Amino acid sequence: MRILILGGDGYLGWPTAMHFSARGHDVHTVDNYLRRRAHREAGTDSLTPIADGLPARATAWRDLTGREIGVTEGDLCEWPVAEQVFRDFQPEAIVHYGQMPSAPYSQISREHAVFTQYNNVVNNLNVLYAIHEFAPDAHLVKLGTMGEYGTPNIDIEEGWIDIQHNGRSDMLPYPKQPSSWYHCSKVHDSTNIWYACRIWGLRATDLNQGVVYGIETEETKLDPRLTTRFDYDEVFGTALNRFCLQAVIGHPLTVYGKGGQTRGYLNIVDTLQCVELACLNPAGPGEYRVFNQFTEQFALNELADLVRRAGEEYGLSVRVDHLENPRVEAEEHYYNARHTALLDLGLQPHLLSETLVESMFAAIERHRDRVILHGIMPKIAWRSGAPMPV
Ligand code: NAD
Ligand code: USQ
Repeated sequence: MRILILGGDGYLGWPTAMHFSARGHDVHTVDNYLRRRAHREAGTDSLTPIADGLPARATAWRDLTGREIGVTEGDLCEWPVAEQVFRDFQPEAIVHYGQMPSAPYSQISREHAVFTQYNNVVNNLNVLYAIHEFAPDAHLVKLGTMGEYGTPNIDIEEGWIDIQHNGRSDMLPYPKQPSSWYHCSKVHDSTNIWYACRIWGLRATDLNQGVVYGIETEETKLDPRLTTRFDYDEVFGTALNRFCLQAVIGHPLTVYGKGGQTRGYLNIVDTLQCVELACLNPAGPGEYRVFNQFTEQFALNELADLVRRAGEEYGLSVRVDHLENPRVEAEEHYYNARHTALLDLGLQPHLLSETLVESMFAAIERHRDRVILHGIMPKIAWRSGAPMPV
């Protein structure tokens, strides 16, 4: 299958590109290095040293495996970039990771909020038009987020909910209560994708993914030049990845507020599995599918406790701190989200265990001399955008 990976230089995009290439698919990547630029501007960086850019990564991959991964360095907000890639490559599937993924980044200021929504909504709209004009039978696999739903006081369904109202009933999109300007951008994308399916008969799968953790996949382990990025700073690091790094360097775990915040989580190797399952089992013409992509749900206190216990086994002394919450979010709430569609397609989950956490400790330890401390403590105040008092 010809598979286009948008955002192919990212944490998830690069391992996904190798995963498909290793399985014999024809892979082409697109990226404008937004994530690398944002780090340079903030003086932060990936813990793992990563190859210079996509051409260097693709060359290393070819040297080691004999397989080619195509590269376009360009911004998907620019129509000529999208037009040329779709016209030349003629994808059969498009995996769209290529967006600004950070909720905290989107809350820094008006400029960051506007940039996040412009970048995400406009590039996704260009992708929809490019599919319509140059690859109308291709299947879009778009990364959405569980955070589109927020934390309602009822069970979260997989995309749709059956509503009875004034004696009539309909199956409607599940209500959205996004929890950052970034999460709002994903809701806007979902609306646009569904609309494109209705007017043009596009095929699309919206993967509402939970929080991803992990450093290694089958392919990233082959050679240091194939390593993916691993972020642990306030802006780009996600909860469990941050907690594991904090445990290794002896920093107290930064639980925000009471720690009852519950989310869906999954291992990076399961992200690859889910995306592959979606590509191999495409939506039909005009079909807009929504899958909830996570394997387990945890409250932050449970995650912190797991890391503390694994740390003790590993010989680390781990302290858990409850910081003033920089975000605006419920800290104690009901959470029960359905996630059966990908299991029905054959997903074999890699569940979180102390052993897995210990293997993350070991991978982190190899690079602990690269840790930049100033990015760890939260400084972005959700409500005001102003720095948190220290
Ligand atoms: P990432 O930042 O590492 O990857 C995104 C890539 O897209 C980056 O390399 C960036 O440079 C590129 N990009 C951004 N805007 C672009 C544009 N206009 N043109 C071309 N390239 C562009 O993020 P990630 O963690 O790999 O996340 C990938 C996707 O999955 C994102 O859409 C994110 O919202 C979603 N997601 C991530 C997680 C997670 O925990 N990592 C969870 C749920 C959903
Ligand atoms: N949290 C802490 N301490 C930390 C970091 C986070 O307590 O040091 C808490 C947050 O307050 C939040 C929860 O952990 O309650 C998750 O935060 P996160 O930073 O791990 O994840 P989030 O901001 O939600 O964003 C990440 C990805 C994003 C994706 C989302 C999936 O960056 O791209 O969309 O996870 S979800 O959370 O399901 O919306």
